[in-house]
Amino acid sequence: MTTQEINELKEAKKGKDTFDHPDFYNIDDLLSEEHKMVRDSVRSYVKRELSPIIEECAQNNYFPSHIVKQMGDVGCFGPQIPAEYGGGGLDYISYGIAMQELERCDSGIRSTASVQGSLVMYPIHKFGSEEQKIKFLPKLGNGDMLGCFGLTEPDHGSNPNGMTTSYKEDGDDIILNGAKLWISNSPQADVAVVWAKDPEGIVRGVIVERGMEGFTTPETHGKWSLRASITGELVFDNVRIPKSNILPGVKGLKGPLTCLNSARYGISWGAIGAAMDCYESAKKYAAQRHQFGRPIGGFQLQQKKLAEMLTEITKAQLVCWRLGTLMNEGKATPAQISLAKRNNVEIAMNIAREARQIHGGMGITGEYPMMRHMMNLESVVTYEGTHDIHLLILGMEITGENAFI
Ligand code: TGC
Ligand code: FAD
Repeated sequence: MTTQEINELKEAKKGKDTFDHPDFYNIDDLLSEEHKMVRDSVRSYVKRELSPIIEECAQNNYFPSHIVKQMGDVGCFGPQIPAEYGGGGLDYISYGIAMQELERCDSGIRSTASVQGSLVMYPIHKFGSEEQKIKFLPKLGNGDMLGCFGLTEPDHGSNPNGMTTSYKEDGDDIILNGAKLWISNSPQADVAVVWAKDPEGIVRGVIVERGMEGFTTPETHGKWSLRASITGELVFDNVRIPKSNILPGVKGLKGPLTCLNSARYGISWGAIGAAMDCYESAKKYAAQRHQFGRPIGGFQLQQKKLAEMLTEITKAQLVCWRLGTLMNEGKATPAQISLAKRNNVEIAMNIAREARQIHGGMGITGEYPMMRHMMNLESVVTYEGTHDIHLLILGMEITGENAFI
């Protein structure tokens, strides 16, 4: 899409997004003024710059890369990272609520922010050297650089420990070989945090920079989901990388899994945003659409759908708020995060489907957001640990039995 097309859409759809969030249990009372400020500022950014263009971006399978800088300026990247390293210096509820507002627009937009904040800035901040932090974090935080996170491989998705991407040492450098698949942002990323095995077979984090010889990032085509986000591969063919690009602060699979805790937490909030968007659209449509001489919202079957949607959104909001307080206290466990990610994505998928039905035939068009959310959520339920994997993490917590071995 051209800049002119984007500007024309923004002009044509100016002021049309009138979204306000449902708050049946006065959950706003649990939020601080700072949390509400973050929500309002991300929401008004979304309404101004993203809502007018998102449908056309998705229909055209177009990643609006100009928004990376904008999102950096608004503070969407790493709100939970300390300000002196390019983040927002805010707490985990602020981070979550920002993800809710972005995914209310589109899961692909939230994906861009999740990857940048939780999967690129977070590992560099938590496990990186001071030099790495100074070199990369400010530019990632303000959107001058785009990052990606390479864990999944063609033959190792749910079981990342089986990864075959590895490096050998050569003086002050390492030589990296292998490939990663399904990597959000990769075709346009300036930098990739890649997880690879060292000569002893231990998983390490390596910062790979665009332009390094032998490093390519082919785009993955033909997606029906997350069409406004760009996805690709990371291919390493004898890539020579200075040892100073290895993250010194962590060894083993707990490195990438620790980053996933933060990103999965963000998705729990994000999924509520997608669910709210579908619910609000269905509520308005049910009031406006008349059949048999009355609004369809007057029929019990439609009321049941709306009542169940609001119930699930309210429960999900409470789960996220409590999980956010545990994250702030450093007490949230991986299994608690799995419960929230798994539940909230599932309820968002169900709500999108039910809301689509309330819109009848109109619901399948791009005039309403449900089909786009529904297709996006098929990726969200798969990435960052599939629905099954999160169930098994919970199952292990409950029974003490590990289903993965
Ligand atoms: P296991 O033996 O259980 O654990 C290995 C080591 O890791 C530790 N650990 C964790 N540490 C921190 N946080 C967690 N959540 C952790 N889970 C485990 C564990 O204590 C152990 O440490 P140590 O010190 O003893 O070595 O590992 P396993 O090989 O049995 O695998 C467990 C399993 C299946 C749960 C895990 O591998 C898993 O979560 N698989 C799902 C893979 C996944 O989520 N991939 C996501 C790729 S990134 C992505 O999708 C980005 S999408 C981005 C976007 O666009 O938004
Ligand atoms: P598989 O692991 O092959 O799973 C296939 C099916 O088998 C699933 O239903 C799964 O639940 C089931 N299964 C697997 N193991 C078990 C078991 N033990 N018991 C029961 N059932 C099981 N990865 C990154 O590293 N970085 C990214 O930025 C990234 N972005 C992504 C963006 C998109 C759009 C998508 C779709 C994926 C992305 N991923 C990314 C990859 C994602 O994390 C993986 O797709 C996911 O972890 C699942 O791996 P897989 O696709 O190989 O499926």
